[in-house]
Amino acid sequence: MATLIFLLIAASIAWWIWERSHRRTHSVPPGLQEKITLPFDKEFELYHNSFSLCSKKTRVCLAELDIDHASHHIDLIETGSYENLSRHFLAVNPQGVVPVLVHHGHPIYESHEQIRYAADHAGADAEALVPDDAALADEMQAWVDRASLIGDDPIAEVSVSAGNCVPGITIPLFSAMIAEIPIHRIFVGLLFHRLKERPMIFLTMKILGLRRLGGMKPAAKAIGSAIRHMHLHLDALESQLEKNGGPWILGDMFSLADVSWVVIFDRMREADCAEVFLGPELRPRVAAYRDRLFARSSYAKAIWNHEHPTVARGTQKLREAKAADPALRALLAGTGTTQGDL
Ligand SMILES: N[C@@H](CCC(=O)N[C@@H](CS)C(=O)NCC(=O)O)C(=O)O
Repeated sequence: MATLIFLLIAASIAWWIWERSHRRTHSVPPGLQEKITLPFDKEFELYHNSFSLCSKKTRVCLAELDIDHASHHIDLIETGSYENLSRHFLAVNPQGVVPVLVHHGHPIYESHEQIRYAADHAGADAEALVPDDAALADEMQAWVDRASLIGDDPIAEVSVSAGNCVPGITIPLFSAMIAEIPIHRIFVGLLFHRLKERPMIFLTMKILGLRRLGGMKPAAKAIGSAIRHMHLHLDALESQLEKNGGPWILGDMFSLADVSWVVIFDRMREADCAEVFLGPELRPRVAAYRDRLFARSSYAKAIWNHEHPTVARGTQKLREAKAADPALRALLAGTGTTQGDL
């Protein structure tokens, strides 16, 4: 028996060493990588996940530009498994994150780079999503940046961008979704993820469950801080829409800034917290702007048509947990007792 156990352990360690040597992860520079050429069938190809915020952004952009592309869905642990850490995906992006846009076989990393690249390389008939005027283009870029998910630890940069507040406001939904993922799949992340704290967070959420989220001080703090900073970013957006009269961030012109923000509003819908930020009497211009974004065909094509069943079930579970637990409700409304620092 002891020999069998020893052999099993030795075989597992050998497998892990072998796999690790074939699943090397490292950070990658943003933008177009001309020196890398991947196999491709279509001029544009997109590696993405139906639930991922950044993937949605690039999908909305491709839909707005009407760019035909091959689609490769990559699972993340929230939607089922760590396919983003598989050998085949790490060959596309050794950083192990989605989305990756590929043009003529060359990958473009970082979604905010991808949307700019797509806008600059769309056909002559495509809608212009970047203004010609340099000052206006700079203004657009500032709003793109303010919606981007930046850095390895976005929770640490919530004051910089509304995009970085998104992981914090999604914690309850993550917790609801991870409940249906078998625990052994999370271990794949512990073995191979470049950023071990990410699978560690999922493992903790899996073990504790949604109902004990409020008792987890770091989680409650991250949620509180994300909510409070999101309010500040949305105040700035309300002022911008008031200043230029809308209907879009730059006024009359629909641009990459709007492409970048629609996905944030969609996450509020999924995470069942839209009312916290855009409820009655709260920021009427932003609420109307959100409705206009949702009415565009790019929203239906790039977001609604990709809805993942795990997300829909997670949202429902979250609603039920909130209905049953006033403390959780208060925490997710930003009025709980454990709050993040501004
Ligand atoms: N700054 C990057 C963020 C990429 C990123 O973190 N993607 C997330 C989904 S939105 C991901 O792939 N997470 C998988 C993981 O870390 O396991 C971008 O804008 O593309």
